[in-house]
Amino acid sequence: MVSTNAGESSSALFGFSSDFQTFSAQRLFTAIDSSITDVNFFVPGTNTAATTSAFGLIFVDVEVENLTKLEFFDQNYALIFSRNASVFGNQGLTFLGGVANAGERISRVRITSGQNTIVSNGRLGNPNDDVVVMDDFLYAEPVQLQRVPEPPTFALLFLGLLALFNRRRLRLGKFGRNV
Ligand SMILES: [Ca+2]
Ligand SMILES: [Ca+2]
Ligand SMILES: [Ca+2]
Repeated sequence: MVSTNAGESSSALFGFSSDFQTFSAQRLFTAIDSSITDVNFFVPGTNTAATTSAFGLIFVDVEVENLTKLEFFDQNYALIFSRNASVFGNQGLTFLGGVANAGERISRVRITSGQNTIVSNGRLGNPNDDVVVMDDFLYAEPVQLQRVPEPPTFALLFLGLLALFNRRRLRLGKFGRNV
């Protein structure tokens, strides 16, 4: 859900103006009735799956340790990096991001924003847990996923070639004897 602009009919800042502020005016983002947002990457303007080398965002209103985090996954769905967001108190703005600079690629990012949820404007999932929303997603340009053959494929291909080579050698040998 995207927050409405000030002056529009429904409430700005999801109806929680004493908890949230924007980093870039005016809009904020939240999952609806969930604290989990999964980000997948595509080649710009297409449905082609892609990977990126960097991703970050601004969290708003992180008030409790260890409930707000980013998890980065590579193209094989392996977790490559995870980090909790720093607490900056009521209405605070927290930047959290990661850069893949050792040859790995980021295929998916799971954003966990607090423990509470926003069900609709002005309505929380429960009255107690930390509610956190998002602003300003930043990322490097997604590029097309490069699938490298798995090692077993290489091994099978190699064994296949070896068998072919042996058969060919045998046949040549037989032919040699006939001559
Ligand atoms: Ca708050
Ligand atoms: Ca914004
Ligand atoms: Ca909060």
